[in-house]
Amino acid sequence: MSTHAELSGTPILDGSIAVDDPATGAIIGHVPDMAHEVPTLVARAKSAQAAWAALGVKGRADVIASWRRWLVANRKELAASTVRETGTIYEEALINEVYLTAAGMSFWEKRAEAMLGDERVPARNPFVLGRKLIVRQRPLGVVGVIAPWNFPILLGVGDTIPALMAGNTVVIKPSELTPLTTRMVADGFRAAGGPEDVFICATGDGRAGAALVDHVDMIMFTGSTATGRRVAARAGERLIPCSLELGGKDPMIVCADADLDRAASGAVQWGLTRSGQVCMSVERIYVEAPAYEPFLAKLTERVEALRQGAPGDAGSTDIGAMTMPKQMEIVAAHVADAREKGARVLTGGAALSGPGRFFAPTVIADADHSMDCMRDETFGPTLPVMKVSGTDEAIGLANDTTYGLSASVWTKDLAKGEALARRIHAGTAAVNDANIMFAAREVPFGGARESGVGARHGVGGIRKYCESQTIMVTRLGLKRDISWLPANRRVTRLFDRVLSRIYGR
Ligand code: TXE
Repeated sequence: MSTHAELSGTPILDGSIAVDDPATGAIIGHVPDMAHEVPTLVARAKSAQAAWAALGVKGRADVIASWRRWLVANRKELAASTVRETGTIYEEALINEVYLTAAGMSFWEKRAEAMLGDERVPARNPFVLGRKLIVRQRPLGVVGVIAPWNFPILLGVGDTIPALMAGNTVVIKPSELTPLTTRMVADGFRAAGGPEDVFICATGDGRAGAALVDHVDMIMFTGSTATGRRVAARAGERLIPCSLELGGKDPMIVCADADLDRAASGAVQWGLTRSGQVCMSVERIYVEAPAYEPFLAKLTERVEALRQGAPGDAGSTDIGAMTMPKQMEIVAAHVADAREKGARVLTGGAALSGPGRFFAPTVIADADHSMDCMRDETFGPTLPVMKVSGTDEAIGLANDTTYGLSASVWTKDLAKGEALARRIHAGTAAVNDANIMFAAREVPFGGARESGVGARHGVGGIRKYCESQTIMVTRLGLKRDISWLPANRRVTRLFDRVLSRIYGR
């Protein structure tokens, strides 16, 4: 098998970044390192912002709708490009990237107006009684989107859409590992009639990302917790808002009364999609003792039936390659650590021989919390399973983490499932399902604890790209209010009595 250094396409040579195909190791394209251009690009986006905002929500929605039609018309090329630079399979590229992004565009086109419109709020405090109070949302200016390599369209471009709908212009910095598809979608914005400099793609590595944080008015970051901390620290220094979607270690709890066929198939789907390189992947599984062996048998059978190989057209394979070279080492280290500490590897457990970066889908039995695979983000095709005595132990272990992105509970007793879901400290929790809740754009999706700050989707998913302005209008009335200067002893006594009568009881 080729070494990771050989396969890594990220070093910058002569101002250019080579991008490789994780399934073959072949270089498939180059993009410029634009780190030093970031200040100019942000300035251009700033100049374009007022005219973009002036289009109004309906005008902006028309542009996004045209972009959406372009996305769907070019779905095959976009899916193929995603397959080439991420190593994922065609189905995921089409459904998770193109389909879900088009659905997101449609959602924000229809819903943004209601979420951004002025709110009239009744005035109740005696000091402001009778005043007209309005809360309005206005764009922040230029939003910087720093994107990860696992979902170049869904996460990177997906975050761009509500930012644009709110009237901001956007500069996106795709991951240096997967910049090609993002560039295509940015070109598509212009081809679909999007105005110049409203959506700009700035390719480069972490230095371009850092430059973006230095210049934009708000930053939306998706990536590792370590880099997220750095981004947040710099945003704090600049006092600009930031929203962070970071790593996770999502637990799956399988109760003794679960439908074990659905649970095992769910673990395969939501733990091995994209070779497990999904922030909300099932990363660890707790199974109540009576269901432990039957669940392991069903899980192993399903994982062994999966095909793995270089992804091609629809239906060609089930599990693709690992996008980031370093990820191969992390996954191998987690499996080795689990073996050393007494876990059983029931299937998989090793990288495939080259070319390309493939790690076999792996089931690890008898895992426990002394093992890295149960505590640190693996971001790989591993399903470590631990036997628990009951749901209280499962909940305790599920919460024994610094992360808190999402979680799932599997049981036929829906009331019990919901009650258990509420006890898990995570931004989202599903019963008899998992990652697909990302598709529910009506509700917030974000991480608790070290999995992030802020959320995508829902009302907050667009308002975070705005600053609110409160307007108070006092209709013409008294020449002066009784509480205004000069001070008056009788009025003060009146307030004193009102204070003790209303708030002193
Ligand atoms: O992340 P980074 P990496 C996890 C996963 C993986 C780990 C590291 O566990 O093993 O993170 O991945 C840009 N200022 N996730 O190294 O460094 C960088 O160019 C501003 C979870 O890829 O966080 C890229 O565009 N930006 C995650 C983006 O940040 C900087 C998805 C992410 O890179 C920067 C991916 C800086 N100083 C990995 N340094 C998820 N939440 O889904 C780098 N970047």
